Amino acid sequence: MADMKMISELLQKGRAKEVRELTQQAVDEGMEPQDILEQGLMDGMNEIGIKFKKNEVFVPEVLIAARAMHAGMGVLKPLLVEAGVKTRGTVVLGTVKGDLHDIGKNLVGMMMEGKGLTVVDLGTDVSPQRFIDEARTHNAQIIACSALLTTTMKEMEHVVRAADEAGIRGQVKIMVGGAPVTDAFCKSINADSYAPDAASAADAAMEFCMVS
Ligand code: B1M
Repeated sequence: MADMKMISELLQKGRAKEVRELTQQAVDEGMEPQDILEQGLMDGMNEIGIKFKKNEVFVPEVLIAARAMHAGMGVLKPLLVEAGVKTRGTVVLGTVKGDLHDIGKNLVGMMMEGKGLTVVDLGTDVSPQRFIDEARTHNAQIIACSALLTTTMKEMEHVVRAADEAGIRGQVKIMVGGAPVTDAFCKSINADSYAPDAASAADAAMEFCMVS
């Protein structure tokens, strides 16, 4: 019988090939894809998030673990879609207009996926209107904006304003983050939430999705 604890531990070590094989074994043995996802893959990604917050692991380890998560997800995704498993929530994520930094944003996306959220990654240099349009298209609960430049973090205010003007603030929470962004800045532009790192961003996103 495939061991979920083993999948979780191999994922944390970034052993993608073994994670994929054990995930496939669990499927072949008749285990529910949702259970494999939660008890194996998400458990491992959750542990990595906790260790990352405590500075016990760093960016490279998180990236390697995320690659292993994707390897396991490659086996599970078609089965989850087939079974009509509902997502825990949808996040529209991007780096704001004028900003091309994406390493932190990608980490945020991986941590959110590790929590079972659907992440629509819009990439970098994303205009305020595109955030709004995509949030509407995908029925998202969250718009998540990343910025690494003091010059581009101001774009976040334009995203908040565009969401106000579009009348979607009741349905969509706006999260902000990135090296120059602070909680005080988040409050000053009337965004809904600031997170200092990718793991905290994923935790905050889960809270928003659970109450909505
Ligand atoms: Co740029 N760059 N860069 N750069 N770059 C910085 C950010 C800078 C601090 C370097 C410096 O001067 N010391 C500086 C900004 C200064 C400022 O504004 N105060 C800077 C500059 C000036 C520039 C250019 C303008 C340089 C130039 O061309 N003259 C230019 C701008 C280009 C543009 O965007 N338009 C530029 C370009 C680049 C590269 C393309 C070469 C490359 C980006 C490659 C890429 O991303 N694909 C690059 C890089 C790599 C950096 C540094 C070295 C590293 C950034 C990084 O990836 N960090 C950076 C200096 C530094 O930080 N040491 C620097 C690792 C990453 C994991 O951290 O993104 O902070 P970070 O993400 C963290 C948290 O912030 C948080 O979670 C992550 C970790 O858990 N987080 C969120 C991020 N987004 C979040 C969203 C959330 C919540 C949390 O909720 C939604």
